[in-house]
Amino acid sequence: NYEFGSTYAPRVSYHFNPKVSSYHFGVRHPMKPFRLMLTDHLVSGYGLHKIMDLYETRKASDDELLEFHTDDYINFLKKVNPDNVNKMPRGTLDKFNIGDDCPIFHNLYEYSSLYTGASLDASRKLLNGQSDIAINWSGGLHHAKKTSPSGFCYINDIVLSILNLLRFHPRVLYIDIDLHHGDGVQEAFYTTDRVYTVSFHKYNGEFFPGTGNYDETGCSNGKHFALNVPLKDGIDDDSYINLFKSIIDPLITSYNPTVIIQQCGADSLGHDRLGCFNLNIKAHGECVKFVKSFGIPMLVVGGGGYTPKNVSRLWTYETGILNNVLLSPELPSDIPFLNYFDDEYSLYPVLDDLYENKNSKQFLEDLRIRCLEQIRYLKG
Ligand code: V1S
Ligand code: CA
Ligand code: ZN
Repeated sequence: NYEFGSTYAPRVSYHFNPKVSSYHFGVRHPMKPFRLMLTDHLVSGYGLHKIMDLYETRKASDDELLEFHTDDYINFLKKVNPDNVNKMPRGTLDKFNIGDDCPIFHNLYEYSSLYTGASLDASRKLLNGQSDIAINWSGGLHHAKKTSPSGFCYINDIVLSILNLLRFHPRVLYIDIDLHHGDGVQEAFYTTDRVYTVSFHKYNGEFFPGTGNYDETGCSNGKHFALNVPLKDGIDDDSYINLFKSIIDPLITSYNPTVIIQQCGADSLGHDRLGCFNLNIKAHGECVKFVKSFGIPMLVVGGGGYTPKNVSRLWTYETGILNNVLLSPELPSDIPFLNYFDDEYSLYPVLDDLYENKNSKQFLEDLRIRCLEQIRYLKG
């Protein structure tokens, strides 16, 4: 490991409670909270825990969850469990979107309050100036709605953190590089100019959650304060990095946010179990490094990511980047679960050869121009 040149030495806090990795969505379900434990072992195996402020996080309170979610929904989450779920009044499960994507599993409410407590703790460190960068890899559950869960997300920790940051920050920028559209966050702030949301994602009108075309740009006071970057299968490192930088650079300059939340969903990597992009770990990390280079306070959260060994590699690499440390490719040999990495004992396996790149140069150039036209409205 060595430090890379930067005069800016941010104070970084790392928010984690090992308990959050002990919950089970079900054997067939792709969301595996265990990936968070794997990440934590790798982060400390590389010695990164010694250079950050570590906080073992607490559960968010009901009152905190009610800042965004409805009473009715929170009460349901609190009382439902696998033993009583089929005895609920008719229509309850449909009303709360319970099914294969969002199943009822043991201690679901505790799981949701734990990852949310970590994001709220992280936002508090930024608010009181004790951290420049605060990390919660267990957060980033961007699909949850006010009245229901969606896409593996029960409580929207991002929306709740942004509401907290808005108490003192005039302008919040939300950047989402998960494979999926950040619909829950976009919807929550669609009518305000105090939060700018931008999501890069796969889009074809059918792919989950089905929203996020480039014509969704906000409404009312929020018109031109939402940006969507709809992509096709197989995007490669250079195309993604170039597009990301050419959009985020003018966006930060024009919007001038006082705080940034970056959602770092790892399902945009190549070889992800649910994914269809061709990104390598260093390309995904380059997007985090680029945002950090602006020197604006950052809340960094996880999100999707369904191949646990690569999720943990990615978020460890990004923890290094956020601390100005470039990690050596050799994985630490003394970590628990080392056998998970026996495909290649490297932090940077090759992940870029699986999908044909359906994003032509012309398509990407047209998309870039469309996005820059949207950003130009900010100067208006
Ligand atoms: N893609 C995908 C996918 N796979 C599953 C799934 C597979 C097996 C299971 F046992 C349970 C679920 N669901 C989906 C998607 C939801 C993706 C959510 C991504 C979340 C995030 O990464 O952005 C943030 C954490 N759901 C669908 O495509 C909906 C269905 C339309 C098809 C799948 N079935 C299970 C539900 C309905
Ligand atoms: Ca996204
Ligand atoms: Zn996702």
